[in-house]
Amino acid sequence: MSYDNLLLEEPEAGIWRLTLNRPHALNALNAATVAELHAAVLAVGAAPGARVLLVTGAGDKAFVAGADIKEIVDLTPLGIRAFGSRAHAAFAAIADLPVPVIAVVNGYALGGGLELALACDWIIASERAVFGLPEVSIGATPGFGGTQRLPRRIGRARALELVCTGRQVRAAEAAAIGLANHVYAPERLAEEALALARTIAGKAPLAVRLSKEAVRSGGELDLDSGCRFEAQIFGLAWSTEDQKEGMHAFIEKRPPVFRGR
Ligand code: CO8
Repeated sequence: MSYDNLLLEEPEAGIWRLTLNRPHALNALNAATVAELHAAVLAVGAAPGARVLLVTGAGDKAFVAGADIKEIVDLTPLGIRAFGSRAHAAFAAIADLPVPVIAVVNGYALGGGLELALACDWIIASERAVFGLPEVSIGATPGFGGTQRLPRRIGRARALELVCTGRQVRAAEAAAIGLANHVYAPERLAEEALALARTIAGKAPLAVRLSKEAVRSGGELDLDSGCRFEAQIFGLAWSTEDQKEGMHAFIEKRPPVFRGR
């Protein structure tokens, strides 16, 4: 399938990269882009051998500068609600992907752009990245999950400060508050993202998927239920050939050859 508003590539086996591609509008999310994003994410989920997805923005200025203000400004309440529902569905599909999804934030990640990054499993950022939920500055509220995912990521008090002030946060502060895992010089970001993806792709694929499921689904449970859930996942890992291969390779002092079985 071809897309008008994004690029979907597999630069190396199992490593997928989705690039929001409307640089003239700082990659703002209009309805067509949200629909393509949803379709592309489902395509990665269905791709045999997918190991990891990188999500980034085209150009050197923005990851995504938010929902497309010019398109949504005059929508009716029902129209914006429908747009929000479609974006929620697309972002939920990202969060539900069985493989790790990493937001590679190369510039502005504002409003819906930060919310997109938050739907990913973690964020790595360029020194040029700027994060924020500026909706209150334009008479709106975050509408693509920001009020829910940001507090879960950085804590309620810090999230409320950013939501209620619209204050924008540079990369160093984003790392300090746990919003970005790592910050790199702009010219190194893409290569660091690929290196990270290669590391993940080199691990036992089913173990990576199961680990993500344990953290993601178990994280919504109380500790006791989460640990019971983890025990089920841990047991499931022993049903894979890769578990036998990985442990025998360790004992035999050789690199493992994982087959994703
Ligand atoms: N929507 C549409 N167009 C945009 C957006 C956007 N969010 N951001 C930038 N653009 C366009 C500009 O209009 C401009 O286009 P043109 O050249 O045709 O005038 C082009 O991109 C370049 O932008 P600037 O000239 O403004 O570039 P600057 O370097 O001067 O500024 C900024 C960069 C600071 C990022 C600035 O563009 C900006 O503040 N953008 C808006 C950021 C923002 O407010 N984002 C939040 C949007 S609301 C949102 O995301 C809510 C999501 C939930 C919706 C509710 C659903 C239920």
